[in-house]
Amino acid sequence: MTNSTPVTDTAQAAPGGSPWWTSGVVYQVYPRSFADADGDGIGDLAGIRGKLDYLAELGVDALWLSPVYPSPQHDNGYDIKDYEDIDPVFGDLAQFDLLVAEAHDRGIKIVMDLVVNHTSDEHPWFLESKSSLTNPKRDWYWWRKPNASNGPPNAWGSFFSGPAWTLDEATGEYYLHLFAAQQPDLNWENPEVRHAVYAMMNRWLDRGVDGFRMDVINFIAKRVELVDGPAPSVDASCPMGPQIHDYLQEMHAAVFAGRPGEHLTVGEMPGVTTADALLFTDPARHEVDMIFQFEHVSLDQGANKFDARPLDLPALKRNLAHWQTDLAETGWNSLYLNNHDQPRLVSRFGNDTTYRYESATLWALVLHLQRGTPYIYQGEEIGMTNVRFDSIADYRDIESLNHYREAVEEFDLDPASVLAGVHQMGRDNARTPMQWDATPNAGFSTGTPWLAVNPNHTEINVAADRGGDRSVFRFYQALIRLRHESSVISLGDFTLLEPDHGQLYAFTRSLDGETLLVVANAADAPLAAPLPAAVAALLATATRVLGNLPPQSPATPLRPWEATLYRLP
Ligand code: TEU
Repeated sequence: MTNSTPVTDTAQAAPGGSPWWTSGVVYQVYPRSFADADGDGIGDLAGIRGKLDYLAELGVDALWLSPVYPSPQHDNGYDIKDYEDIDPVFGDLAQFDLLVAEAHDRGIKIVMDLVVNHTSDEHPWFLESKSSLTNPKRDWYWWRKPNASNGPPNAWGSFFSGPAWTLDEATGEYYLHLFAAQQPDLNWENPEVRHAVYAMMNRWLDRGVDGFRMDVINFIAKRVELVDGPAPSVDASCPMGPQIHDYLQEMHAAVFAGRPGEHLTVGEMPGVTTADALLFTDPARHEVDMIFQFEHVSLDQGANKFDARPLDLPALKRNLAHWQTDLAETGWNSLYLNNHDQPRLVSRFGNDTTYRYESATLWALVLHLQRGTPYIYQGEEIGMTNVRFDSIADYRDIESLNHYREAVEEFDLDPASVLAGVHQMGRDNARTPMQWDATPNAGFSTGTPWLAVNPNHTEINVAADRGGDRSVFRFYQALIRLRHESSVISLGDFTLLEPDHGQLYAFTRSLDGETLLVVANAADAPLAAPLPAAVAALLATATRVLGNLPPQSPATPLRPWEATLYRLP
């Protein structure tokens, strides 16, 4: 197999000819919960500036900031009312410019969140659009007349419970919102909308930002025949229309083509397959550099996202391997196991009590040794865990709160079991404040945090992790360094070994005669010797590069959650 080297038309070739993100690592900052410099209980830009040395020490190449634009904060900033400014709760444009400059001084890029499937219902565009049937911006959003029985135009449900349509009494029409009612969907069919977005993107790039993470970007193109179809479709889970490729190519031409420098574009795309991803990320098509896919984080979901099922390790291995192989020749993967919408990886895929250090580092090794761009979500680098608040009143996430209310009040489900689903899968698991130290607010804020800190911050925090004999942070540091230095990690071929094994996670990476081997035991139980013959044969000649536990003889059983990287001769 050959390895295509991803290129961008505008790329100034990085050493080795590949864009920086092939050997780089991105760190996601959720600004509300990262560091609060002014003591109002909400993290801010000054707080992030104060942690740049920490991030530089970790070694990451770029920060992706979840939205910091002015917003009523119904969905923590994913409901934007002004694309051109900074929400006062986070700072102002002067603070933002300082953050960009100080990050750049440390060789760290800044990637903005671009939320343009929808705006806030307080955005001036929507206020105008809703003001009358004939307003020039009426067509900037999806307005439809009630159906024959005076109900919503179709039966789509929103991702945040309830219908995806809300009636505007004044004009007698419904508007579409795939997410909350306060997040009306923009109508990308209208070229004025598209060009307003491109102009805004250009202004941020002119200001010095290094790229965009594009929120649910595949949803900007709707299947118009479903919106207006006679047979109502049951939900909005697959709204993506075929125009998406034209829109992204048009965006590329209007924003990125001819612009010097290598700007990262990563499109968040629920519901896409590798066949879609090949189209989106083929460099020759000029759409986006990589996407966030959802298949691997959907494997443990039952009837809905709060219905958690046990991890099926072979299914997860096979799924990630399938993304590795399908995008080997063309396109590029992003690699993630958690973010601000997902439970903490150590609680979901590992063991967050007895084997917290071991399982956090195992997943780090398994993920960072794959081909693609790894994303670290704040706190992952110290093995932060899920939280279990006793009462729904302690939660802030709109998705969890709407789900709880609907399940308990409308469907009459048992409150304790609904709360258990929120404990396991709710988004606030990822959003509790960053745990810097063991002081009462975990060093996050001197005020009252907007969401309570996880009580386990007294043990799990940056200071304790970095001061300990076994440090998750140092393990991530080592992984990032290895990726920077090794082209077999950034570009090598991927081969999954023993795909059906229920405990062993093993694979090789190879490039130009160099081969690396990962051998990991993703279980609470030891992995009894002898290892499967194919893996044992490789291990016989292997040299250890990095592991999460001290070396022992390869003939002995693998310890719980033991993970080691080897080099083969
Ligand atoms: O998320 C889109 C998305 O599909 C989900 O991950 C979503 O968070 C939800 O959990 C589905 O059940 C993006 C953002 O990452 C998320 O924070 C926003 O709430 C959402 O879009 C709307 O902007």
